[in-house]
Amino acid sequence: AGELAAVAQRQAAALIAPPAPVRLGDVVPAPERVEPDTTADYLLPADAVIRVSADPAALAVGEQLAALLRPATGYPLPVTDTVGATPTGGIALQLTDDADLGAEGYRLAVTTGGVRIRARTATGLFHAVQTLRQLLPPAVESGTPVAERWVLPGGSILDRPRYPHRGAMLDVSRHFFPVADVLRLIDHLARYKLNRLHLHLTDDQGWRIAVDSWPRLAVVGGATEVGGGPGGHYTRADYRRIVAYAAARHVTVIPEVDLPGHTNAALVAYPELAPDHTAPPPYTGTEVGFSYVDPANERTYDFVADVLGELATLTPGQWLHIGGDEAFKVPADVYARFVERVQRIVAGLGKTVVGWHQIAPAAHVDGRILQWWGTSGDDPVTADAVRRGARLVLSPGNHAYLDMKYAPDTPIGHDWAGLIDVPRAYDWDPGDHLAGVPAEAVLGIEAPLWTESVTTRAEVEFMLFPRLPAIAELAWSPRSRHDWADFRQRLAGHGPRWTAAGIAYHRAPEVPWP
Ligand code: TNX
Repeated sequence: AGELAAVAQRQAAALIAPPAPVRLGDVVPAPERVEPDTTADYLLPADAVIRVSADPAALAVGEQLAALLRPATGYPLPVTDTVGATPTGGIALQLTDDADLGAEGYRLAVTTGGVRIRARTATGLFHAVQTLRQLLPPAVESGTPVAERWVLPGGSILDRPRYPHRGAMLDVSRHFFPVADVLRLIDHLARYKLNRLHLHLTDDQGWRIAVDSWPRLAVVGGATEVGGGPGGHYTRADYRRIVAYAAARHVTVIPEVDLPGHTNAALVAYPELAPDHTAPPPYTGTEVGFSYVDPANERTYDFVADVLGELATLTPGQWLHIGGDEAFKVPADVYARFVERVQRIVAGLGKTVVGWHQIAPAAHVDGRILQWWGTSGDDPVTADAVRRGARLVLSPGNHAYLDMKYAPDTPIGHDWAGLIDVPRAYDWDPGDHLAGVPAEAVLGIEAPLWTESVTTRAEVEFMLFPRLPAIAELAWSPRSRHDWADFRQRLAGHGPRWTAAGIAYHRAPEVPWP
């Protein structure tokens, strides 16, 4: 009888109080399972407490949640390590031993009494916090207090990622981007549950990472960029700061040193690596495929070992990306031997090789990952490398390339892989994209942003939003949740959030923005 009375009371309250402005299912990427209970909305009170399992990594997520909510709510939201077995009131973040949740999954339950989040790892709690953020009214993005009813929609969510590798790439070589821009990009990734940031650190137009043993790489090779601007580079301290900021947001940085091609900037700095031992002129155009370090020179392998060695010590993540694309001037057999030697160097450093799919013909090395950027789903050479043990990250040029224009009149970007509007970014299935590649060989997806024509943070964000969330949904959500009509509605709700966060997104005509 007491329970019935409680139900009646809640229903009465629901009649008086306006419903939560956001529905429980209005989350991007779509959670695996959503069970709304419109009688169980939770009004976050001004004296709410964030209770967290007594674990340093979990407590750090609790502090991040508080830091997200304090500016807009103006509430103190103290964080304590006193979460009980059955938490009451406020928001509880609990580590539990629920094997169903895997390494990144979580459960979130909203009742009239509070919010309870459970996960096996701090990473799972962190993803849940991103969901929670989206369930609050868009004003939660405000940096200053807003008079708002901070209501969360009632019900429960069970959520786990489809793929372990969910990433984006930023080309900091064609145009250099300061550390602050990279940190902001990491925030964007975290918001959509992406967990890999691939940094394309070197190319013809600029070398962007300081290397102590070859100092001219950054100082000389970093002083150029497309169009003749000043370029720039990251010091070791800058790079460490990026890595640490990413790690705190459960994102792993994957550094790329593009070899043997795309190396004009390195050759300007160290002409001894050039096939004719002569410094080429600095390059600030946008052609590809003309430069290479000399595979016949032993000094080249000293250079590779030193550079990758230093990068390995700066990079806690498991992966080193060795590029390998568009080395058009290097004969195929010489190229394959070169890649095999570089792969052995990476393995010797205790890291796992990632390379563009052009490295497919080289011999397999344990764990190697090919990043496929083709535009046709038929690639026998890549499929053969998969049979020999390689796994794939998919970056199809005609769906996932964030540097492609949205439409013919998009002011920046390329169109060599076609135009990519939001439906095109969303409507493909990584599970069966490449012929002859079993679904288990696909580790995930990555959306690259090449920056020949992208010069500012605002332009980066214009190209990312709203396509990055589309890619994130493909990478995270189960295929059963794939639904364009539903996605475009959920996406539309994010427009005001981006505006509040200072993101000038592309108002794609396919999305019913408010
Ligand atoms: C191809 S995709 C490249 C890049 C260019 C890009 C422009 C790939 C591995 N290589 O060097 O920046 O096209 O879209």
